[in-house]
Amino acid sequence: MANNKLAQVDAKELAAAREYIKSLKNPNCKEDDVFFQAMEEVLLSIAPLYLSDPVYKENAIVRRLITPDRIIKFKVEWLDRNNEMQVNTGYRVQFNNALGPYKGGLRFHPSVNEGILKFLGFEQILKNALTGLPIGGGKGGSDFDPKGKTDFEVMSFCSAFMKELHKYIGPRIDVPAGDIGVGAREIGYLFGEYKKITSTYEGVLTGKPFFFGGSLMRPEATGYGVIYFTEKMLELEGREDLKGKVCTISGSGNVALHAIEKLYQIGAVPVTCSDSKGTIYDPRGVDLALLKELKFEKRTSLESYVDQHAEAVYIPVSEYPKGGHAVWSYPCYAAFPCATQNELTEVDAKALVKNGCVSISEGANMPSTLEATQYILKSDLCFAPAKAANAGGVAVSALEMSQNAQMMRWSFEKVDAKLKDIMIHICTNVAQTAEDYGVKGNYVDGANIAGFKRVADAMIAEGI
Ligand code: NDP
Ligand code: 2IT
Repeated sequence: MANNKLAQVDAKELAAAREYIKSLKNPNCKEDDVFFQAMEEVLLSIAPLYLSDPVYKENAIVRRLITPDRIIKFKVEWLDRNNEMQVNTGYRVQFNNALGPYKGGLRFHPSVNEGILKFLGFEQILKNALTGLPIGGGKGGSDFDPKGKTDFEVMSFCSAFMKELHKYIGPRIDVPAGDIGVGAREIGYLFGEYKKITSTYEGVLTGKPFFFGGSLMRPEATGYGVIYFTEKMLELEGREDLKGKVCTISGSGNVALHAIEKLYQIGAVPVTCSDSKGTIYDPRGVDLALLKELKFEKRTSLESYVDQHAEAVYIPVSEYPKGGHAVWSYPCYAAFPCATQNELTEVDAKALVKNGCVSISEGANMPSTLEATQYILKSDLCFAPAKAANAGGVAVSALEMSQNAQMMRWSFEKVDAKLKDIMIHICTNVAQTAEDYGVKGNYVDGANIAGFKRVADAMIAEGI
């Protein structure tokens, strides 16, 4: 492989690539902003490779990669607790299956629209490629809001959602999983309905409850994987490890709480978490058992955390710094955005750098804005982009697919060891790719180029 391809591409060609992305954009469609943001980051990273090797252009790989294979959109009619009929919109974006069945989560959140799912599906293609496992990319979900709903209402919605979705999925076709608002409860109801409709007991979803063939370790996988990745990155970059270090984390869902759990296991001190209403700062280390009770059992806000911890502070969203987020204003050695997209702005990035942060690892999908990412890349920080750092969740989903196909169950220790191996492999591959392409230490470019190459080569090999 030729080294330092970046150096061969002049600014004019990069500007042309940027213009091409812009030319695709409909300025009136705000929904697509996040999709274009994700594409812009990827296309700028891969432009040197793309422009310097004619095979990609000859095969129109960029145009083919950024166009989903299909977008399925459907009506979901369900009964609420008062027996009143409700209507939501359901989606599945089957983006690319060059490397394996479409694979990616379902998000239930009022903000869900086609643009958000295209951004998540696009990122998923490259993320899944980085795992080295045979999985393509997809994403789905609904604007349904599980917050404040009874279990019955969630069940009623999930059954109605699956009545339509089951037509398009299958263990060798498309295998959905969880994401924001979709955890074991929702996957359980979705799996139950699929089984009833099709009379088949198969691994058509991952993240299933254990007794339906769910893999041990899947709930922990994304959060643990982010920490495994970060430890390896710090080692490769010659930085001190996380033991004894103060860490800040945003979010308080599946990814955030398991990242916090792993940080405690390795002797770090996680001092923050957040939700859509506010941030907790607890200088002695956040109380993980209480967080799990508030967020997983009671499904409530973080506000009452301070009732039990007088030393902690709660900062409601309304008091956040202008253009920024309270969670990133605290000094830390390593930061872990684990809530949602664009939750770490340039203002936040500047605050982190000013306060001596040396490492940022993205647990959420695209939590940093483009401006924040560019600012961080120009600084001295180590930066682990989402599609590499949070790939542990989907990797263990693929291990769940393997176990289901074999009708086998692996132990927690076995899955954990495989997860660790996969995260270390992704990290070294990303770092090596960055070096090969003349951008040593730039894990954004490394991840985008390594993921793109794997998918693009498969697309070229299969023809049209
Ligand atoms: P959860 O639903 O378990 O938790 C989401 C957390 O983020 C909650 O604390 C929620 O707060 C907060 N949040 C959601 N939306 C917003 C918002 N608009 N503003 C502020 N806070 C918000 O989801 P996950 O933990 O599973 O997902 C978190 C992120 O990680 C997402 O970006 C997801 O795509 C990504 N991810 C998830 C994987 C997985 O395996 N689950 C795998 C890889 C990536 P509140 O409780 O108030 O709603
Ligand atoms: O963004 C993600 O990687 C996920 N939500 C997990 C997807 C999966 O199929 O496990």
